[in-house]
Amino acid sequence: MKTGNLWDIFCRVIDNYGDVGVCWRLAADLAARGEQVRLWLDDASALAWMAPGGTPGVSVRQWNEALSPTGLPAGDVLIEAFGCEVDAGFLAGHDGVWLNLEYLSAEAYVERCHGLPSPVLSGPGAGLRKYFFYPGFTPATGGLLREPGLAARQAAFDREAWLRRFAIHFQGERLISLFCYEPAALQSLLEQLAAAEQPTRLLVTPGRATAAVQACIACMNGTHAAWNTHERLKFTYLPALNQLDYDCLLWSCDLNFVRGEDSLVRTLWAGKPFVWQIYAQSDNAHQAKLGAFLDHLQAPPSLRTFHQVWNGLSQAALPELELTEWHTSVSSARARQLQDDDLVTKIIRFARKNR
Ligand code: TRH
Repeated sequence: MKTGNLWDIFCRVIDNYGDVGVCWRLAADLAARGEQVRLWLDDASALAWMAPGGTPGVSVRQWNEALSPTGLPAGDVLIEAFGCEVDAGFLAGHDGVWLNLEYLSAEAYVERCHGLPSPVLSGPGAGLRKYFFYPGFTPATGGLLREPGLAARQAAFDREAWLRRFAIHFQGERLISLFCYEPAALQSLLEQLAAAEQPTRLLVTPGRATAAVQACIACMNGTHAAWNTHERLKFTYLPALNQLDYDCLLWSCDLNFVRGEDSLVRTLWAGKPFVWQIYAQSDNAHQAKLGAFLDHLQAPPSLRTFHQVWNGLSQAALPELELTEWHTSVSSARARQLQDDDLVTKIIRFARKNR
């Protein structure tokens, strides 16, 4: 397979921003390496703030347009993201590589399942093979998204200038970013930060995190109004940042709370201490997934317990922040991870091999 291939990435937005966030990042990275991408979304609205202005080489398309693809040039690689299914009309004209991009996990099954083919016996794709491509944390998996320019951008980052640009003023406070759902231990965290000797500025992302923080504050003001009487805990409510500025936020902070899938990978690359709120599944499958990730991280006990409580999997008291110890653990995990090829390098290689 030559370079400059045409990739079709299909994604249905379930909820939150991870589906579109991952697919955009994948599309932009492929395009930056000389590939052409059509990104088919049923809801592209989040791209208006996540990736305003788009990027050369990626054309964002309405999912419905793919229902009658007459006149469209045939693509070379077709990716169905996160188990979505392409409509029969589109598939009928496809004779290239066909991949199913799965969710990220550090569990052992990922190495076993990555790259497996599934022959399609009936329907419009009959005779084709669909391959399962699993992102992951080890060389035997599909790897993690890490665009080639990331390290240079990180090395050239000017923290003070970036914080000024977003009017984040602080004097001696540690900075903590908060991107979360509605963690059971949020109130405990706010109380802990307000009672700590070292002052903190909490940088709260918009949407669910802001709503959860404001609900907690209202509740605490009602039940024990003096909880933050010395104002050791200060708040900045952030606007929605584009993906590049969200990285800058992660690089600027002493601790980052992240959630879902994509912000987890970005905070790992940031190399700062972090706490992950995993996306909860109804069958509790997220418990094993969280455990496998903490094992992979070689997380010290304090970080493990913090994750268990933050994710509502333990009723223990929220442990203290142990930022120095957590930083050591994250830095080594990041260094180990950098030895592996990134996801786009691997997916291009995989598509070439299975053409
Ligand atoms: O939004 P999420 O909770 O998405 C989740 C997960 O992906 C989960 O695995 C999936 O099953 C579920 O959606 C349906 O968290 P995630 O994955 O971190 O995606 C957030 C995206 O938003 C990510 O690309 C970073 C981006 N972002 C910005 O660009 N700017 C911002 O200001 C913020 C807060 C996030």
